[in-house]
Amino acid sequence: AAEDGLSGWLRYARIKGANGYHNKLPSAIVTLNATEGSPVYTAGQELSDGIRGIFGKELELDTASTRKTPRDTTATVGTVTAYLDSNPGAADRLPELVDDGFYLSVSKGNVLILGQNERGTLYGAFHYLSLLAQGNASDFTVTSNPDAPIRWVNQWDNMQDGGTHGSVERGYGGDSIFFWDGKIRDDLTRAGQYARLLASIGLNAVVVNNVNADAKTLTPENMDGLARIADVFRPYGVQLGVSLNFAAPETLGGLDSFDPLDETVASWWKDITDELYKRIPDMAGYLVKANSEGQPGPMTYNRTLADGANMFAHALKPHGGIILFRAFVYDHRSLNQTLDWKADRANAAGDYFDGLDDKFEDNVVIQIKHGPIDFQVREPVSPLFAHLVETPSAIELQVTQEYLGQQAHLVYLAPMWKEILDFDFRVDGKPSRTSDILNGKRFNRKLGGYAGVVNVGTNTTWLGSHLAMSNLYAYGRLAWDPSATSEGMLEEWIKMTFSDDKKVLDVITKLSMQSWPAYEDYTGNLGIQTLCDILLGHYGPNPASQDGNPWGQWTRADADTIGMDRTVWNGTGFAGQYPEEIAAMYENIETTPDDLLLWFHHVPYTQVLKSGKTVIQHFYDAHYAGSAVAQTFPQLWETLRGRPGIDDERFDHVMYRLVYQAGHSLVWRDSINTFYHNKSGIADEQGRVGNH
Ligand code: GCW
Repeated sequence: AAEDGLSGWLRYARIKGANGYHNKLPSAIVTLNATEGSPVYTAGQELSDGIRGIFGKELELDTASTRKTPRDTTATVGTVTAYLDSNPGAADRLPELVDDGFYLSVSKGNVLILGQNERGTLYGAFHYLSLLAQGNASDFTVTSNPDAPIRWVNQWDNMQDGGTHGSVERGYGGDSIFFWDGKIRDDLTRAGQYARLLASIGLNAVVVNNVNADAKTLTPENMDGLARIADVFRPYGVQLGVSLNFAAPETLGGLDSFDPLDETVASWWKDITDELYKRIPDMAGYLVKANSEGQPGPMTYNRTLADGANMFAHALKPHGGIILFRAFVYDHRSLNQTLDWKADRANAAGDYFDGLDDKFEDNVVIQIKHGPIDFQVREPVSPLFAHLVETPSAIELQVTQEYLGQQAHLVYLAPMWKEILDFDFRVDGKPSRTSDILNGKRFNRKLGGYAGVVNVGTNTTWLGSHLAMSNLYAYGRLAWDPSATSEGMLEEWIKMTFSDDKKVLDVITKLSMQSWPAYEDYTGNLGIQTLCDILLGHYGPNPASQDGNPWGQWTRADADTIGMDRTVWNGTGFAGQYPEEIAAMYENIETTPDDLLLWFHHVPYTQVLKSGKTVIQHFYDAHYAGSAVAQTFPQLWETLRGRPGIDDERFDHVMYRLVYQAGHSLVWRDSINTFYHNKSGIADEQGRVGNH
């Protein structure tokens, strides 16, 4: 079962009635122009392994050139170009594909899998296998193009912790699979297995090192190591990206400056970049966190963020690389809550990027966290998406459950991400959905897309929890197709990870779909944020820790009132960063949705919500309701014991966490309710809270 964990949703487990499918399957696979180690070659291998696993059918695997005898049915696998070489007449019949897209047609066991490029071919093979693994071998034709070109993963992996371990910042699944003792690991088997999982859901690059980057990543020895990682990624069409430390010219290069406008600094970066591309010609590019949480950056020299980003853009341009420059820029030392009613960390990105939209090179993409603060259980979508019109953007989402229970709580995130991606900014009064800004359609841009922070580690479950893998799966699927539904993605994932047993599907769907609302209910309501300990690890309830420090994740709760006043007329002005219609909605307490009330407004605990309840009573009730839902999780899971696909090892691993979650939700409930009861002195109408 450790094997089951490692293969994730790519188990290729034998399905019910497997023999009955054999005549609907190809009897041979022919790959076109597949050199060993290429994604098309991998596609052939996966098809052969997959069909053997799922149906117990052995397929002949051939390259076109070695093919001798004609067979009954064949899966032909290759790029459109390779296919047209031997079938020039087919050109008119094939659909338009964009980069990484694929065409798949299945007809009575004859299968055609054509990719716009090699990677697209592999995606087509994985798509076919995913259908087969779900028991679907019927005839059909599909053309699938990714919604956005950038579909990256960010690992926050450190080359070394205090000792020898390569740790993962906010990682809950063990040590880094890439780094050990300040170097790249010798054994990169897990890195290859990871790339396989990512390719199967259409993800095309991994930034392997933490955005809090160690300059030593760029020593010649480590650059050689990075090239080895790129080598194990390449068969899966996954490209490598690298996070940079802005001060590296000084700390690693020995220069006396890291000023982006200093020629020697720029040429140091150019040399490093050339060195990297010499080793990794297909490197995806860079990721940079600058001037944030103590990291160095261009503002250290009074240069703009654009000056900083463009320096890397210039170095990357000749190689076709891109730079993802993070918008997560704020100063955690300068915010003063007591003295300044208008101080607001949420304003930082909008303020710092103000006036820079036309200043970036065309290979710069601004990577924006989905919310203005930091991956809270409920945040409005960052207004910066609506401000960057010329400059492409990518959304940063967290598969890592930093504030969301750290993989010890089940929280299925697709419903939250979908609300974010579907949000309509109404830029210039026109439909302007987040997803249409990211894919370039709304503002007519070529680049843009998705960056998911993932905490994969050496743990055999990858993330530290089997059920958390649905989040990684859904992240990839949404980056490819943001219109995929939360339930639909779950269903695919459950069938491939466990089985298509009805009970298994029903129970895991129910648990997962209830999990985000329940977590919101027992950890942070009405847009107040996740009330976890802000200073120590972002885990467990500690509502007192939000206020009175410069981190800016404030609630401004006192004896009578609570919430951040982010209005323009009386508060921090943040609401005014949105386009007109949205700004007006958030400015007004009447039109602000209840679930963001305390994000935008400072109100008495007795403020009446649209639901008719007061704020404080909503707090009490929601904490009881959310934790009551979590109490049902272990019982629900118990009903799956011994069901198809639920082996004892995975059953126990999940059960342990769900029992823990049920208990911890009570700790949350009672800590938060008692805290606000003490603060406000207002009794719970139902008499459950406090001493009585
Ligand atoms: O939320 C904070 C996290 C840090 C992280 C930072 C960031 C990688 O607590 O661990 O650093 O965000 O996104 O840069």
